[in-house]
Amino acid sequence: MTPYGLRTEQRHEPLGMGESRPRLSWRLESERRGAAQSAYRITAAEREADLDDPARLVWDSGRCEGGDGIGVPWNGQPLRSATRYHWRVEVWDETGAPAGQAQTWFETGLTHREDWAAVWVGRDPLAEPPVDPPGADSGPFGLPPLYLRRAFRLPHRPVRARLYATARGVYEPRLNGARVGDLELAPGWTEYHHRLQYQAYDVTDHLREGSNVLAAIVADGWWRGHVGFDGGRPARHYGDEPAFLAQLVIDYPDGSRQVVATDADWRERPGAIRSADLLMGQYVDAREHVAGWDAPGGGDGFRPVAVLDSDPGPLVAEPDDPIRVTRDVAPADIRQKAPGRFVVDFGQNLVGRVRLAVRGAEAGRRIVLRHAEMLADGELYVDNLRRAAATDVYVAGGGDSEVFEPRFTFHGFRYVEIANHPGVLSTSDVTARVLHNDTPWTGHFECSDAMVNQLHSNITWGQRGNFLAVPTDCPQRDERLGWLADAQIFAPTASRNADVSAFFARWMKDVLEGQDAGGAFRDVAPLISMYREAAPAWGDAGVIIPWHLWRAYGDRRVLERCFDAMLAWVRHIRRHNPDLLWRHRTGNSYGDWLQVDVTTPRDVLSTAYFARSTELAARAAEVLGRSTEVGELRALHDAIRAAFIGAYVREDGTVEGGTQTAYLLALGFGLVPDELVPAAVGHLAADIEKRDHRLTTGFVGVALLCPVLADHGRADLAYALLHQDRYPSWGYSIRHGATTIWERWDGWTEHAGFQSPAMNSFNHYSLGSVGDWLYGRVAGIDQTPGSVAYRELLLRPLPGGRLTWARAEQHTVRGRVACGWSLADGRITVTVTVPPGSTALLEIPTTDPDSVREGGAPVAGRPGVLGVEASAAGVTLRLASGQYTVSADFTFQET
Ligand code: RAM
Repeated sequence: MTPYGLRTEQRHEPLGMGESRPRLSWRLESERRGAAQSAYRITAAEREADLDDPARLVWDSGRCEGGDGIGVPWNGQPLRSATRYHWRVEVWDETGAPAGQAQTWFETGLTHREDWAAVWVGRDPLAEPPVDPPGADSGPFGLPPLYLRRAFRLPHRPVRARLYATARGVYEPRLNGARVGDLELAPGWTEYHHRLQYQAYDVTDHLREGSNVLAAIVADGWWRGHVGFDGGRPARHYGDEPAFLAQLVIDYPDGSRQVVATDADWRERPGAIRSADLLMGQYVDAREHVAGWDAPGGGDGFRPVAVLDSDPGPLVAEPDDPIRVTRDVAPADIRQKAPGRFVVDFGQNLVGRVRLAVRGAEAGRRIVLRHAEMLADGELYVDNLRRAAATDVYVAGGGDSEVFEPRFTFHGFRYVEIANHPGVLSTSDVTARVLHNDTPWTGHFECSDAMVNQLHSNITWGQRGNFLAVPTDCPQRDERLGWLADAQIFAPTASRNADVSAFFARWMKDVLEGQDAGGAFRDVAPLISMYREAAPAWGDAGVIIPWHLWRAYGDRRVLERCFDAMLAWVRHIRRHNPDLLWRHRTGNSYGDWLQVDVTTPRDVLSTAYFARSTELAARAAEVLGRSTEVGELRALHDAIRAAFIGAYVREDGTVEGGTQTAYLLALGFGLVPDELVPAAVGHLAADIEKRDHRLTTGFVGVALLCPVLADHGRADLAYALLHQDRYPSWGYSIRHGATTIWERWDGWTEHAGFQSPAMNSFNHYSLGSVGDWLYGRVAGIDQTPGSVAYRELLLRPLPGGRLTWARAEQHTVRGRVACGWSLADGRITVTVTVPPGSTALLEIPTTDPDSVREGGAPVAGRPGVLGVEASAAGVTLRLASGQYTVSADFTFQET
């Protein structure tokens, strides 16, 4: 057994860590059945070599009994600023024998206020605005980005150098003429009034003895540019002036240190980027490029900066994986529409930007790139982008060969139109570069049906495109906000695909900061454009997501930090709704947003969510040992449930409103008396059957659709909906070429064409919440209701529909979990992996326990098999950790 995948504060080797007591985690792997960790020891030192010298350790946990490697808080010497720490974990196995060890490192950032010497610098607001030189093309959107530089000298080469930097805007740091690091759109987007993230870069190899230049470009970004839908109002959500703050910390071999920080000695000028805006696009005039502006010897045309603020403000270390370019996509097709005008199809709706190589363009030629998700009659369909211009312009500099790649904007697109191009465009000239927070991809799902695989692919692309700075609703139009319902509905799916623990924990701070004094969350975080109290199912994200992070990742700290806010939300709803039916203070009450053909009563939906949040808050209180609140919340939950049943559930099992979503909420959230459950399921099934196996659910109901049906013995209907390709269905969009999840079931239909451009995104992940069920039931990876972080797996393959096999894997915080099944010759074969320290309940759908075999032998008594029992699902095996391949006579049953 060996530990692997070591992480500090949920990240691999973070540079510039900000937590004073970071949590250390590791995964385990073993070939042996029943392998488990019985104890561990952590040692840490500032130098790697010192890990072997007990006198020089900064922490030695000693041998600690325990089976988990999840989030062990630092308990060594207080961490110093800007210091690297190496740590090692040794583990003992279930027999008490020493097993493997592994090590990693993390580095702290500038963790104390007094570590910061830097001040905010930018354009002098009193200086004359920069004047375009004669003939230069000026950008359409706002002021030109800042080009900043500072020359300095080093007596000799350093042993170590770190750059800590951030911006009011978005920035790219540069040293001696080269870009530093590979981060994009830093510092990302947070509730800037409360927290502005700084990034840390290892720049040791960028520096040299003698003259050096630290430089940066700063564009408007979220700070000052367009984001959200602000009508005609000026953007400038956070401030009028973009600004930069940086501190370069240089260490020499003799232990001395030199600091170069932003101060009044910096210089500023406009450059080739004439304007840049996240929604509008980037405008570059290459004729304005000054070679060497960011290197020693450059500096022409620069003028002094102004110190805009001497207080660094609420700086925090970036706690999660930054935005990066994670892949390049080549064109699938290029169509020439007219001389110099091309439409490029990347074959995939994606989010990022285009890199274009241009040869032979004369100076001043203005090449225009427009982006779109869809085509109409072979031309770009851009109506649904609303006010987002999504247009990049490159004014050629006149070199033989030039490359244009905008850096301070992003677009949601499958197609790009390139106009006024000087010649023939070949596939190697143009590349789509995919941008998002680089959360480690941890999941894989696959099955025998191509359409279901395409659905999974569409879901994963929706995640890639919309996990950009914050979990956004959509990446293309003038919106791109962190809508809470979208995030909570999709979080279970997202956490299957990727390790989104740090990403969501960070965004939860924005959610909490948006909560008002009365306890109401808001619809979006960070808080712009939408200031009302949150709607039902929107505000509830403030409860649901922390709870989910605890369940999926064992993140207790996020639960601790969010608990008071969760409680305040529940109490806020109760305070304004004494009869416990949530009818008052429902904000914009969106109901089952974008449902089709039906209307789920808003109070049924809101009261169901009130019950759900209260129940989860009660469970959180139990985990945290908040016993007074456990009592309060349990009693409240019982009372809400009784009120819901009294008001909305009738004796024949019908639920008020009678819609699929009404039944799904009532059944899914446990709001139907046990004896009425079969009748309620019958009504739900009848509605689906009456509609010829079609759904009516919107954002809220859809997440429960397949799970509730399958959990109540109607897997047949869940599969019928999964395979459905007539409108409305997931399959309908796929049959019409969707490569991402659409915002609306009717985003485009044969009968009506495009939906209203007022609200019609083709990359919205909410209706992709079925991804959780693909992993959880279709392939079969889940955990028991009381399990945390996959400690007790519930492996429940669910053959059905037209599938002959399915499989999934997830790299959980404990280690690799896998489950797959296939049918052949009347037998089902199930292959599973249970990581060390976990156990599993594996349900085999067979009515014949004696037919369950491994390697030809009866399964009972095989190593690692702790029990075999007949169950409602067929046969349930209790398994210790290990890999198993089990087969049985497949007798499909409908329970
Ligand atoms: C739309 C957003 C989002 C949704 C809200 C209610 O504008 O795109 O998806 O949550 O409205």
